[in-house]
Amino acid sequence: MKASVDELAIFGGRPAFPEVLHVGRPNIGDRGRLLDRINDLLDRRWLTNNGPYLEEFEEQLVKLTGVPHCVAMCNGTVALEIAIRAAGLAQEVIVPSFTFVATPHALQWQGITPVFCDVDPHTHLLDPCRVEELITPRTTGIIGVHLWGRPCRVGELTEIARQHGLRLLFDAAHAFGCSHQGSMIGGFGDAEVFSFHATKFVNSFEGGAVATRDGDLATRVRMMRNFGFVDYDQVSYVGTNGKMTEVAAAMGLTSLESMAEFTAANQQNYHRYLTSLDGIPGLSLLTYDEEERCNYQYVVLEVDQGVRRLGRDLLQQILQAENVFARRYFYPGCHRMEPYRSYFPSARLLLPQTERLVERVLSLPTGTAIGPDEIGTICDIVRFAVSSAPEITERLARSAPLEAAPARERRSEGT
Ligand code: T4K
Repeated sequence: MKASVDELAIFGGRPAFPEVLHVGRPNIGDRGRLLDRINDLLDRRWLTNNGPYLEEFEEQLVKLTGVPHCVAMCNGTVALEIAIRAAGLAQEVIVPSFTFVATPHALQWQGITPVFCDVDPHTHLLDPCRVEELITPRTTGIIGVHLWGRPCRVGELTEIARQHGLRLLFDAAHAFGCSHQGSMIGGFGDAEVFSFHATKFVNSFEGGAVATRDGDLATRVRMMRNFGFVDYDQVSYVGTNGKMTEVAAAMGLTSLESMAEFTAANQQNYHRYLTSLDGIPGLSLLTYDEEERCNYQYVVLEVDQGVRRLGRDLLQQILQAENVFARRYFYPGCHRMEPYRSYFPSARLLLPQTERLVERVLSLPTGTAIGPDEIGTICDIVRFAVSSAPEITERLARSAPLEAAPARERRSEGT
């Protein structure tokens, strides 16, 4: 616990943590089970191309989601690209800008224009009213993003897509293991796309999957994943290489076996943050609907700009100095990243809620790599920083100006 402003690491005090606490530290699961599987696949000399672990992983995905077709991929971005292509999207597709840049990139990569839509300020999710306003004769689809694992307004988006004859996909990169109105994410829209990246709730080092109830779509997705082969030497589509390796599937299977443990750790962390940050002026934590299945993978703080003159960015810098690498997901918004910033220079005028959110949101470390003690310390620092904000800002104003952004900030946040 910091007793005075002098003790803050930003002013030269000793950092609260000797080593960096990351957002997105991978969950590992049962190391022994993983190593057994890796030995087994090496013994079998079957390393990729529809191996037995891949098949078992897909069977488990079907079982856990209740969706009949789950096609595993090398990563979530390629899974999105293939789902988009297999669903026949073209010309313009409506997507949120408040998402990881992979969502619009999966469209732009194949010459489809992402049309950025604003989000609901309370849920951070695509606002169906704004979606309707953006539909033109060139629109072929909508991609909703279940950001932070919280489901989009699926019913309204489904109805809009039906009325306008549009395809509806969901980027469910954050939402594996989550449900909406009692049904597991994976079965909504024409298809949903999961990510099993190392930083995700369930991981396969790198990985992803397309889930769909549409058998024909699943067949196209499978073929596109494997260069368009329909048989040993017959190709019927333009395809790519989206295959998941056996070692990735082995990690994925091992990770699935520990889902309950990961959820419990995340849920406990989330409750610890909720309790410990309660009542701090200007701060609020995004909440989960605990009636639904949740993976609680993201702890998302909203910081009022200028609360006692302490904004989100200064709070991030204070935490970073203490070795807490909180992240400004998804700053600065895809519409402010290239090439979109140049293509759509006035997009921000249509995205007031996104513009506001990208200045307020801070993701805090969670997962199995940290526990209640660390979270207690992080929250103490936050509480102390807010209560000492006038003194901190005054001192900073007197000393050399801080860098505009934390030195170790990653380019993926657009800085
Ligand atoms: N759609 C959405 C909505 C997404 O969020 C994502 C991915 C996708 C689509 C695409 O899915 P994939 O193609 O990735 O399967 C990270 C992840 O790389 C990315 O998968 C994820 N979203 C995004 C939200 O976060 P960065 O640029 O923030 O990664 P990086 O390297 O800064 O790592 C994040 C933190 O995790 C760091 O603090 C370090 C820590 N970390 C990371 C790795 C890889 C570890 O401690 N160990 C590790 O092995 O994008």
